[in-house]
Amino acid sequence: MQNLKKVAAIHDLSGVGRCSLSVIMPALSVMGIQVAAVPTAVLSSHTNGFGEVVLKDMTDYIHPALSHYKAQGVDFDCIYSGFLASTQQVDGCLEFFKSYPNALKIVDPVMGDSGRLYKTYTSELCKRMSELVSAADIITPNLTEASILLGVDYPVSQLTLSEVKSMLVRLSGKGPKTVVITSVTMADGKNCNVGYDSQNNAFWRVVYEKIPKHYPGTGDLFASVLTGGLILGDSLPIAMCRATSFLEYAIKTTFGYGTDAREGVMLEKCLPMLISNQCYMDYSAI
Ligand code: PXL
Repeated sequence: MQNLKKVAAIHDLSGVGRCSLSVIMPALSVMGIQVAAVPTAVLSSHTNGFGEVVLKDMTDYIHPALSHYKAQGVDFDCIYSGFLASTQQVDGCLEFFKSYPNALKIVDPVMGDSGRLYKTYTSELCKRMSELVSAADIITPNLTEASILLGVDYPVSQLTLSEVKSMLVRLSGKGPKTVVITSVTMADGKNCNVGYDSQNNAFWRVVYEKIPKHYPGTGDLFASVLTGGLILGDSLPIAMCRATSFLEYAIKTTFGYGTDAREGVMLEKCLPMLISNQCYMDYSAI
């Protein structure tokens, strides 16, 4: 019997707008990875552009779902968390981590973007997110979230190489061995995703072309493709290339069609690229 790798994805399910589980599940599935969704909330849409959303908090669901899996002997290769709807859900994620000590623990500390917190995030929830980050093997904040975790202002100017490395190292100092920060503009004007593998003291960056439009859910997709790559045996720079190239392709495809940005990227058109396992980007050691 050949078992596929299995991930418990602790994220919200948003109806309209292609983010969180709506994109995480198809992306990991086409990469050949089984996903068990553990919804933190069910929303009519993401919280970024469709007015007053309907939100059903699923805090009461997480612990009983975990108990069920443990009772049934269900195993996971990876626990991957994202958008949380309450501070108690941090405890739910930590319980998952404790229950599956051999699983890869990936935390996408979803809290905000473009220098702003998402509407439902309180400072208490951000504090607890920092605690969750400490228990992770790998974290994937964007620059906004990295700044929140470090307690510094969102940078108004481009970052030098030493500033970027310092952020990566300080985040890793909180616990995670591997840190990837997305959406960084560096002093040479390049837009990039940067990574740090503390075990090998290696720093990487992957440069992409920036498109002047913001699509929700791109951070979720990036973290999912990175997660999928790492689970299937990619090294950190190769997983970063795979995720960055897929996102650049998805964003450019969507921009070319001129669709409403609130709807997210046209994932349905782009999934074949993930199936074909293509990864055309270049990385550099920094
Ligand atoms: O893509 C991050 C995200 C996830 N979940 C919900 C969101 C957002 C970003 O806006 O609103 C509900």
